[in-house]
Amino acid sequence: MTSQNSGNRKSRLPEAPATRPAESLKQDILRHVLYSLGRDTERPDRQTVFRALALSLRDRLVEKWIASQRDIYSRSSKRVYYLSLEFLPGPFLRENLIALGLENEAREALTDMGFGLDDVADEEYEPGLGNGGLGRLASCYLDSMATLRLPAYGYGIHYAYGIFYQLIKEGRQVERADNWLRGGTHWEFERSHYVHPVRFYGQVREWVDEQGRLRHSLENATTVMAMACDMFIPGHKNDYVLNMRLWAAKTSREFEFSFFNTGDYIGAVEEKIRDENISMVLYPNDEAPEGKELRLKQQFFLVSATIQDIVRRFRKKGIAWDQLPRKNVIHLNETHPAVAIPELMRILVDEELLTWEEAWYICVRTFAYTNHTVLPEALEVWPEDLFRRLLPRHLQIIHEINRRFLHDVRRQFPNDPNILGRVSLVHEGESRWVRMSHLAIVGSFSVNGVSAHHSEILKESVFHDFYKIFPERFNNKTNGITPRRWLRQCNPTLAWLITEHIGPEWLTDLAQLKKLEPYVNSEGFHRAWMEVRLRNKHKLAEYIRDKNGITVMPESLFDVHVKRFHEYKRQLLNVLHVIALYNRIRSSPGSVTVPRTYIFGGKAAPGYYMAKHIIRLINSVAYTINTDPRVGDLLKVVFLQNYCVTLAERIIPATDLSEQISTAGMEASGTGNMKFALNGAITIGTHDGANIEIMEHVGNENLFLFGLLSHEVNEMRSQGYNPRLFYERDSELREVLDMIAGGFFSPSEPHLFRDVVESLLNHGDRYMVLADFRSYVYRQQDAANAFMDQAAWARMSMLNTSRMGFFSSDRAVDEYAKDIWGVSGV
Ligand code: OAK
Repeated sequence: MTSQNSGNRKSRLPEAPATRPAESLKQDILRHVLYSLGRDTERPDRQTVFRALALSLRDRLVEKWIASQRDIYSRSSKRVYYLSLEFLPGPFLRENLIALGLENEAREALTDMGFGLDDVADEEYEPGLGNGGLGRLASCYLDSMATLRLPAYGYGIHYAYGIFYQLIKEGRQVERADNWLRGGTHWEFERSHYVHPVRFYGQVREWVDEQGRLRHSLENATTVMAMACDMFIPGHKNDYVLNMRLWAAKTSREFEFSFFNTGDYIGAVEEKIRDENISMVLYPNDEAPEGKELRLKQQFFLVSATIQDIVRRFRKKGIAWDQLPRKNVIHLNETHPAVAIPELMRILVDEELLTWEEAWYICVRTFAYTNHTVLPEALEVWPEDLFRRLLPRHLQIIHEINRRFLHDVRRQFPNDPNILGRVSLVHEGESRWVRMSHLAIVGSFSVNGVSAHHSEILKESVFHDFYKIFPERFNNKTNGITPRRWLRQCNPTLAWLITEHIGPEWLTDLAQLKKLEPYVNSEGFHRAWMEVRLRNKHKLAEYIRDKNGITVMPESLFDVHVKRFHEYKRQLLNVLHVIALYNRIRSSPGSVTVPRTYIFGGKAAPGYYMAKHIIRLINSVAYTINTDPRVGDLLKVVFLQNYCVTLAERIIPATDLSEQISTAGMEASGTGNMKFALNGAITIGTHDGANIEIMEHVGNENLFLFGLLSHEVNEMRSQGYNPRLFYERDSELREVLDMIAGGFFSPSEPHLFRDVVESLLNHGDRYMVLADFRSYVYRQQDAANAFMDQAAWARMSMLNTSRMGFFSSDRAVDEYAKDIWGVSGV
C-alpha cells in the first residue's frame, strides 16, 4: 500500500488499490471525507462519516444505474413512468447497504474508523416528501420495480421543505419547517444543465397556418425552469438501479437577461423567488386538497417537465407517434398529475399537428390511473376560473375532451339524460369546477383501486356511472409493502431468525414465509421469536423514556395506533376505550389484569381543527392517566411526536396489537396494517380496506375484527343514524363522554373538549364512533384475554408473519406490470 502522507504518523488518507470490499469502502469513505467534504481524515465527526459513506454508496449506485439505463436502451423496452406528487422514501443508508449487499462491509469499515454503523445511520435525516400512505406506497413500488428489473422511472417534485416537523408542546401539535436539505444532499445528482421550460398563464392565440389548419399557441406566458435532481433506487442485490427524478423550480434565464436590460435588481430577485416558490413546500394535507393556485402550479410543473422528458426520449427513437403507447405507459398516482392528459394532447395536436382523433387514440392508450380514496372531500376539483387563468389552453382541451365524451355518453344512454351532468368533466352549478377524477378516468385505459373492497366500492358507488360506460377499464390492485425495508431493515433480528430457518429467498419472494409454519409448533422457535419481539419492545421502551420521560413496561401489551390523524381513522374511538379502561381500573381494581401501553403517533393537517384537537385530547388523557397513582403500571399512554418513516421503523417491530379501526368503507386500503402484521403484530380492525384481505390470508382466528360492515354503515345512515341512542343505552360510554365534556381531562379549561363530544352527539357522528364503540370494547377484551396466554399469542404472531406473503409490493407491482403496463423485467 502506498501512503500519501510522509513520516511515521499512521495515515488515514486514501490508499489504493484496496482489495477487500470493506477496505475499499473505507478508502472511498476517507477519500470523500477529504476531497468531497473537505474535512480532515484524522478526525471526521459522525455526520461527516455518514455523508462520506453516502457518497461512496452513490458512486456504486450511479455505475449500476448507467449500466441499467444502457440495458433498457439497447433492448428498446417499453418504459413505465410513475408520476406522483409525493414520494416518502425514508432514510436511504441502510436500504442501500442491504440492496448493494454491503452491510457487513460498511460495519467493518466503520469499526475500523472507530464508528458504529447504527450511530452513523442515525445521522441521516429522512426526506419527508410525502404526507402518508400514498407517498409511501410510491416508494415501496419503486423499490419493487427495481427489484423486478422493470424499465421504470419515478417522477416527482424536489420540495425544499417536506412534510412539517411535528412538535408536541403542552399537548398540542406545533408545526416546524422541515429543512431536510440543510446539510446538503448526498444521495442525489443535481442536473443543473438539464432543465425544461414550464409555461403558465398567458393567452391562447388562434391562427390559421399556410395549410389552412387552425392552430393554437400560448402568448405572454410566464416561464419557469424545471431542473432535474436524480436519486437512485437499487433493486435487491441484482445490480439494477432505477432513477427517481425530482424537479426543482429555477427561475428562467430569459428573466435574468430582462433584469440586466431594465436594471431592476430587487424586482428581479422578487420574481426569482416567486418562480422558485413552486417547488418550495409540500402541501401538508392528506386526503383534503387545499385548492390553492400554487398547488395546481406544482401539479402542472411536475407534469410539463416530465412529459417533455418522455417526449424527448421517444423522439430519439425516430418512430411514429402512434407507437407511443406501445413504448410507454404513464401511471398517474391519484389525480394529482392528471393534467398530464391535456398536456400530452396539447403537444400532439398543437405542436406535432396530429388530428384530434389520432392524438386521443394515443393518449387513452398511454395513461393509467390509480385512485387512493373514496372520501368525497378528497376527490380533487379545481375552480374553472383558476384553471382558465393558469392553464388556458389546457382548459380548452378539457372542454373539447368533455364535449366529445358527453356526445358518446348521450348515444350510449339515450334514456338517462341525468347521467351527463353526473359524469361531465366540468361540474356546472353556481360555480364551475373541473373534476380531476373524471378527467383521469376518461383519459386512461385502466382505473384501479387499492384493495379488493375499495375497488368494489369504486365500481358500485363512487364511479358507478363510469363503470357502466367503461366496464373494461376498472380493476383492482391490492397494495403491498416492500419486505426489504419493512422487515429486513426495520427488524434485523427477526429477519435473521427467519432466514436462519427458511433461507433468504423470502426477501424477493415473500410467499416463502409460508415455510415458517411448521415451526409454529416448535418450542425453541417460539422462545426465540418471543425473545426477539421482547428485545424490540425493550428498545422502544428506552426510546420512550428518552423522548417522553415515561417509563413503560416492556412486558405490557403494546397497543399501537400510528398513522395520519383523520376523523375517519378514528383515533377518537381508541381513546374512548382507553378512558373506559381507566374507569374500570379506578372503580374496580383488579378488573383489568393485562397491563397495556398505548402508543399513539401521527400528524394532523395544520388546518384540520378536529384532528389537532383529538391529538390534544389524547395528550391530556395521557397526562391524567400516567400521573394517577391508582393506575400504576396497568395503563400507560404515550404520544410519540413527529411520526415519520424513521419512527415507524422503530415502533412497528415492537408492536403487539395494531390498531386499524377506520369506519368501514372509508380506508381505501391501508398499508400500515400490512407492515405490522408482517412483523408479527396482531390486528384489531374493522372490515375495511385491506384488513379484509389480511383476514382472509391470516385467518379469522388470528386477528380481531369488529364493528359495522360498510353496507351496514350505509344502511344505518340512510335509516337515520342516531348516535344519542348509543350514548343513552351504554352507561360505560356515557360516563366516558361525560368526563370529556365535563372537563375531567382539562380541569383548568373545563369546556376545552366539549366540542369533541358535540361532534359525536349533536353533529351526527359522521364516522360512526358511537355505533362501533361496544363491539370495539368487546374485541379489545378478547385481545387482552388472548395476550394472557403468551404461547397462544406467539403462535398467532408467527402465523401472521408467515401468511403475509401476498402483501409484498413485489406481488403488487408484478400485477401492475402484467395486467396494466404490459412490461416485463429486463
Ligand atoms: C392522499 C391524498 C389524496 C388522496 C389519497 C391520499 C392517500 O394517501 N390515500 C391513501 O393511500 C394509501 C395507498 O394506497 C392507502 O393505503 C390508504 O388507505 C389511503 O388513505
